[in-house]
Amino acid sequence: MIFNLLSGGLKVKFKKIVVFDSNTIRLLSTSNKLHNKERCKVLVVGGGTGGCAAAAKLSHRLPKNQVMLVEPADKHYYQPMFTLIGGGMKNLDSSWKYMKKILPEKAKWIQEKVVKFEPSNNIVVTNTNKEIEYDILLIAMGLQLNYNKVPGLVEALSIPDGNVTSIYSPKYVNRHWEALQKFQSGNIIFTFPNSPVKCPGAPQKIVYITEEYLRKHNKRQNSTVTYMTSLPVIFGVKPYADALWEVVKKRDINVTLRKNLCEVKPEQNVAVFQDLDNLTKFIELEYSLLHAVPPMSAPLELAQSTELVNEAGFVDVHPSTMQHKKYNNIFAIGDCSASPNSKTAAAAAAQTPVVVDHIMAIINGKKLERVYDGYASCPLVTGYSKCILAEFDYDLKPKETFPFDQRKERYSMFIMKKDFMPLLYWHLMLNGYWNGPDTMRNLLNIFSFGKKKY
Ligand code: FAD
Ligand code: UQ1
Repeated sequence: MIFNLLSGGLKVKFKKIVVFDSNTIRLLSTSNKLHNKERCKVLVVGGGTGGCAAAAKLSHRLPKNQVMLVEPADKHYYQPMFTLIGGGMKNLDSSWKYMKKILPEKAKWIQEKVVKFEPSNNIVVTNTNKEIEYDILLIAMGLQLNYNKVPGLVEALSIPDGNVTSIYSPKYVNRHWEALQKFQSGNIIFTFPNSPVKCPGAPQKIVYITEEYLRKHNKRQNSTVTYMTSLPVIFGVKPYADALWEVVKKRDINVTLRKNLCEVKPEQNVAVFQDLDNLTKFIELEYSLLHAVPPMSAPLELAQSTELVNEAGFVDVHPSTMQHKKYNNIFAIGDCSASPNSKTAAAAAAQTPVVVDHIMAIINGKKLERVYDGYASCPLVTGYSKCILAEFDYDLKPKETFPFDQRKERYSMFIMKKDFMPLLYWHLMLNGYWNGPDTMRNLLNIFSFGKKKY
């Protein structure tokens, strides 16, 4: 039929002969295209943490439907809760809400996936071939989890009641808590991949939670706990790294640097690691329980848009403004940006007011005046009641909110992470009312009298 249409051919319909000439075909295809076209002032791609928070803030300032948001998923997960779910402190159902309930009412939601960017024409194309034209584009597509890049891992994670787990995906997060309860004895191995990672503290938070669980349940003496990380350090910010080395020493956790999980052999319970300082060297470790963090990358559809991204596939923005280096009307927020901050929800929160003010400045023909300093935060939960709250900026220097030494494990910070943060996230951040902790810090630091010197 398509061939017939293209050649201006014949089609038999209800015994009548319908003849299409080339003008009719042009008209038909134009009207089809018109149906599949949208236009807006600001287009947000991705309705996760950064996209939803920024769309909410923009919707406060712009008339209804001038903000459009493309997001294929029907559920929005609060991913920081996955760590606690892995330790049985929260359940999966408390980590998500329906997208339609949390996306801003004044923004128009298109439940599709962007498959192509045409930045020179100010257009994106979706999976239904819809073209969306924008004045300003905000890219908030997060990171892609690549479990399939480690041979044997997807197979291992699909074994019912298996001993390979991963808190990074809602699909697998419950497996960790289930495996932990069944675990009796043997080696427990945790990994950190050789790729960008969201919340780079999470792969070790689950180590500490697991270790405490074993001690509490009298299983620790029958087990070894090993953290195999691709990184050359335990954590990227020295004062917190020093504190974490103390924790691992005290709790007899083995930490091995520069080793990357490259294969899982589920039938033998063996994990294979490559030595990143000697690439021909491979180490095989037998596990009773393996917690795997998948390699991650920029989403494929983004990485393919070579005009927009750097060589690693992340949106090529100025780190202090989040504006694209080549296209003035394009911004990025959150994990998909090439800005060298630690990829966390806390970073996306601090980026939100900067990005939104800059988008409004472009709309109003004004100069970009705000600066994002690379702020990120990582609540390093070290068990069932303690947390080191790491906060830092592009210089990898602590930028702490509270007037006490945050390098110490504290119950107060644990409660903040477990009970206060989810409320702040759902009620303030996603509604566009959380700009990161700057104001709070300025107020609280009146009491610290400039005592912190680390
Ligand atoms: P996301 O929230 O991942 O959203 C990206 C969205 O883009 C998704 O909804 C996706 O469906 C959509 N999308 C993707 N491709 C397309 C497309 N082609 N078209 C349209 N839409 C698309 N951060 C903290 O600050 N503190 C923590 O304690 C913490 N703990 C964490 C623990 C774990 C286990 C994990 C996994 C993450 C944790 N994080 C934490 C990190 C935090 O969740 C992320 O950094 C944050 O969600 C990033 O927001 P984002 O908007 O960039 O991406
Ligand atoms: C934060 O702003 C944030 O984003 C909403 C998080 O993600 C859930 C965090 O984990 C943290 C710690 C912050 C920073 C907030 C304070 C009060 C220090």
